Amino acid sequence: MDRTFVIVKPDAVERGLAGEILARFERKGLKLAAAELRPIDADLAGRHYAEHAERPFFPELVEFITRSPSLLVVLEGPQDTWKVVRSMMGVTDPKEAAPGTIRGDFGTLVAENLVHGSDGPESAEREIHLFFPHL
Ligand code: D4T
Repeated sequence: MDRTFVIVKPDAVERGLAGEILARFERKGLKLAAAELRPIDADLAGRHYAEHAERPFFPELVEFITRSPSLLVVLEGPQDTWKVVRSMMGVTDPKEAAPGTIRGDFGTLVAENLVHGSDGPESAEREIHLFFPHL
């Protein structure tokens, strides 16, 4: 078994899409290993998005991700589960994301793109430990 980390972001929770998004991953065959609705504070947001600290959109990114609770999720599945999740999410900009993907079906704004998924096995383990230190 392999595992990856997902954030159902504040926009998706606010819009009542958390259940729909989780259901898509479950129907695909991925299993919930952990799930918690919890606000992300600015310190944790800064550590999670450290690679973007110098980007112009960073302040807005932190403001957005901390504005209301996110659903933090660990999913289990076959080898390279992170790839399965990323393909179901669609590309970063929802305007470009293919229909049938989460971003393609539910979003139009890059700053409010509904979900985060780890982009590789190392980031999956790093992010799981960042958000769920006991796992
Ligand atoms: P995350 O990390 O949220 O899964 O998104 P991606 O992996 O698909 O995209 P990313 O790391 O390049 O971007 C992180 C986060 O920043 C927001 N963003 C991105 C933004 O607000 N404006 C922008 O111009 C870009 C490129 C969206 C996702």
